[in-house]
Amino acid sequence: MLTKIFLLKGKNPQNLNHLDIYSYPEDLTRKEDLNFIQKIISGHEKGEKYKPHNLNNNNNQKLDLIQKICKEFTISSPVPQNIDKYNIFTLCINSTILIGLIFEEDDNPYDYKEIFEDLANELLNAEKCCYFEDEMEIENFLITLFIDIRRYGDEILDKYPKISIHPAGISAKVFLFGIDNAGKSSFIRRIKTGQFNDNYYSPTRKFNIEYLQKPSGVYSFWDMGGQFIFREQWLNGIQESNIIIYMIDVANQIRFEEAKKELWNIINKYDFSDALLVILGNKVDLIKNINNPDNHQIERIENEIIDFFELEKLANIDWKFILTSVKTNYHIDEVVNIVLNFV
Ligand SMILES: Nc1nc2c(ncn2[C@@H]2O[C@H](COP(=O)(O)OP(=O)(O)OP(=O)(O)O)[C@@H](O)[C@H]2O)c(=O)[nH]1
Ligand SMILES: [Mg+2]
Repeated sequence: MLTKIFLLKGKNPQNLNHLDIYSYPEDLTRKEDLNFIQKIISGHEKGEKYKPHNLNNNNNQKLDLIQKICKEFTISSPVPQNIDKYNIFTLCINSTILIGLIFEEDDNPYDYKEIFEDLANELLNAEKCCYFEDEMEIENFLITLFIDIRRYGDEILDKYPKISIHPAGISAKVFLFGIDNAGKSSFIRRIKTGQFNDNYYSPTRKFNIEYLQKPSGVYSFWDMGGQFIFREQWLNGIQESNIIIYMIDVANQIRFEEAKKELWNIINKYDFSDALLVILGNKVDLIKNINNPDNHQIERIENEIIDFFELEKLANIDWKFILTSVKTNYHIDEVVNIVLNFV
């Protein structure tokens, strides 16, 4: 569990009495702690691949000025440290500001790596919520970061068990993945209940397993969370799948590059030789002029996507590409039949 967060904003690292120190929920600023802080700063510098960290005043002002002229904050990769039995993860911003998380002894800081980097980036570069100019701003930033990281620990890391690769008594495993918002959970809901709800969007956390009973047996559908922080679970969850479905949102071209990268990341790491890979180009109903598409149009869209995702390069993998709309039920029965007939 995360117990404390702190922030060091440097004036002169040689004289730590002038360092600005903020922390939440308790202080880290007692005089006798300066030795501890010095260890944190030098521990971070040793752990960072690139240097230097110049916590000095001039540099600080210069960077602040550049910041104002709309440059993004540079956020370094967090460094794990163990100092005086404290389990610490430090991250540097613009080489001048150090943020540290203090965890309980048995926590693994690496579990928090992505959330720490992502949240810092989101708060500073996307939401622009802090320029480190006044105390209130810095304190609010720290509290937000603390609460969000703590919630992540409580809700995600503690609540969800590691994926078990052998759920009991099933005859086929269907693994469904793809980046967030593609329509994966809507697809599962559609094939289980026949329903689609336009207004329903609840991002899947880590994964859900839904069972579908058919005369031929029981099919377990593994619906994976597509948000960035859950993608590292994909490789764990995909093991021993019979059918692997990768879903793409064909109406959201801005995210094609991201979707392609994530697909190929798994293709390069997992052996698909015993499985069928079905790539679904979902939300085809959102593509203009496709309400009553003719075969030509469908073929053109299919070819464009196959080209972009370089699916023709999938050597030695049994794959299919199908355009679908979970919303209008377009090709959904076909996909279900492919699953039922393959196993
Ligand atoms: N127009 C249209 N919208 C769809 C379709 N399929 C899903 N949606 C919508 O897309 C949004 C995201 O759907 P989800 O099924 O939650 O997406 P997901 O892939 O499970 O997302 P994560 O769980 O975050 O990975 C919802 O608002 C759905 O209603 C479709 O075929 N057409
Ligand atoms: Mg989902």
